[in-house]
Order: sequence, then structure tokens, then C-alpha cells
Amino acid sequence: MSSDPFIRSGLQPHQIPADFVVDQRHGSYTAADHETWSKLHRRQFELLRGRVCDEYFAGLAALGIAADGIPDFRDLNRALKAATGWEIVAVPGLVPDRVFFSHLAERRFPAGFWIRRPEEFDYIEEPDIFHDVFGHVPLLMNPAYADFVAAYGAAGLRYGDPEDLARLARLYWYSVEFGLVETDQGLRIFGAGIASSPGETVYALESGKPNRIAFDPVRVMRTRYKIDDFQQSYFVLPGFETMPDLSAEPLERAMAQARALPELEADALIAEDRRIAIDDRRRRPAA
Ligand code: HBI
Ligand code: FE
Repeated sequence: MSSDPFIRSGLQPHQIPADFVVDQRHGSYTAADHETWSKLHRRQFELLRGRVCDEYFAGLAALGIAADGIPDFRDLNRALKAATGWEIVAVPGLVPDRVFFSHLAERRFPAGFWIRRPEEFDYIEEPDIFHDVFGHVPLLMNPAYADFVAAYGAAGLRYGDPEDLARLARLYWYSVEFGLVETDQGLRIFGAGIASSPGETVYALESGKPNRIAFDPVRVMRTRYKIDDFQQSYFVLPGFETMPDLSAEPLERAMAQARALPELEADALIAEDRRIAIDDRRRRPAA
């Protein structure tokens, strides 16, 4: 079973332009594809109640991302453009880093247009439309998140050294993909990699196994990550509006500090870490 994005998307290489943007072809989804979306949506919507941050559900509702079928990007884009100036573009799968950064810097979110097969219901390695649209797009309605993701794209274009880019990618990974946030109601999810995964939704908030550590940009930039398993460490932002500043000077200051310090394994704990306890106030709704 190939993980080549060309194959997953059903497109041939010659059908894919330099910016990797293709047509979503909303009319081409099968009834089975829409059914996969519906099942994933219903299960995850239920699981996220009381676990995901309020801004996420606000975005989902405002965009009308529902269980009735795979959304048409043209419909989402009208609301998204008006709210934060973002739009979604369809791509065949993972795109090269420079291409990814360029789109984000221009407020275009590259979303995989294909959906996982029924036998991959619980786990896929590559981002499909459920991960990208259900996981990321609701929060692109939020100005703080929208600005952070655009700043990440712009920052990516300023760096060229692979080790710097790896450090930068960790900031995105441990926030936009796997971030937790402290709220008045307790610890909540906002990372799309968690919010689109039923297993990790429960694990990230309730398991006693992973570390939960207060988010510090330099600490995060030093920390490797696993792409093929639940995270061993989650980083917790003090509030939804407190994403790290990725503008040139503050980012370069943090980058310089991180360069000078040893890298850390995904499960490492260091003396400076402020560990966050699982919050008892966070409860599932009674109903
Ligand atoms: N491409 N479509 C897509 N989605 C991603 O999340 C993505 C990507 N290419 C590169 C990438 N992510 C990361 O390695 C970057 O954060 C560098
Ligand atoms: Fe993602």
C-alpha cells in the first residue's frame, strides 16, 4: 500500500502543477467517501465536547462544517475569506516544505482533498481531508490562530538551514498540530492532530503517560517528535491568544538560544520544565 501522495490522490504527476494546487472536484466523491466523512465527523464531534477549546466549535459552527457530507471548499472559502482572509486550496497530499510555507504565508491553507479508506478509519499517516478540514480549518476562523499560521509560513521562507527548519517545524507541531491550552474550564485541545484523532483526543487529556509541559518556545524548538504514535509530550499554552511570536526578531532570538542547547528526545523532562497536571475541573458533559 503506497503512501505516495500522487497515488493516494488518484492523480498522475503531470496533472500536478508547481504550486501543487488542484481542483477539489467535489462532485467526484463517492457515496462511500461522504459516508466515511459522516462517521468520522459524528464520532469526533461527540468526543470533542468538553475536550476541545471553545474557539474550535465556534469556527466549526460558523463554517457549517457538518456531518452530512464532505464540505465543498468553495462554500468554506466564502466564510473563511470574510473572517480572516484565509482560503483553502486542494492539494494531493504532503507538499514540499517551501511550497507549504509559501501557501501559508499567502493565507492559503493546503488541504488534502482525498479521504481515507474505510480500513484506515482510525489512523492515517498523511493528512487527508478529514484531518485538514475538520482539524485545522475551524481554527483558521480565529484571528490569533490565523495570524500564527501565516507567520509560520513567512518564517519558513526566511530560514534555509535544515536544522533551523526542523526547530521551526517543532513550534508548529507542538502548537498547531498537538497543542493543549489552559482555559477557565480547564485543559483543552486545540491541536488539529489531536482534534482529528479519536484515540489521541482522549489520550492527550486523560492518560497518565505523556508529559504535559508549559509551552516555552526555546524548549519546544529543542524537542524532537514522533510522527507514527501518540505524542510523548504535550506543550500547554497559557491561553488561546498566546501563540509564540514568529516575527523576525523574537523568533531569531529564540532560534539562537535553541541552536546553542542540546536537542531533547520527545519524552525528555528537564529541570526548567513546569509540568501541568490533568485538570479535575475538565469534565465530560453529563448527557
Ligand atoms: N504539506 N499538505 C501538507 N500539509 C502539511 O501539514 C505539511 C505539508 N508539507 C510540509 C509540512 N507540513 C511540514 O513538514 C511543515 O510544517 C514544514
Ligand atoms: Fe495538520
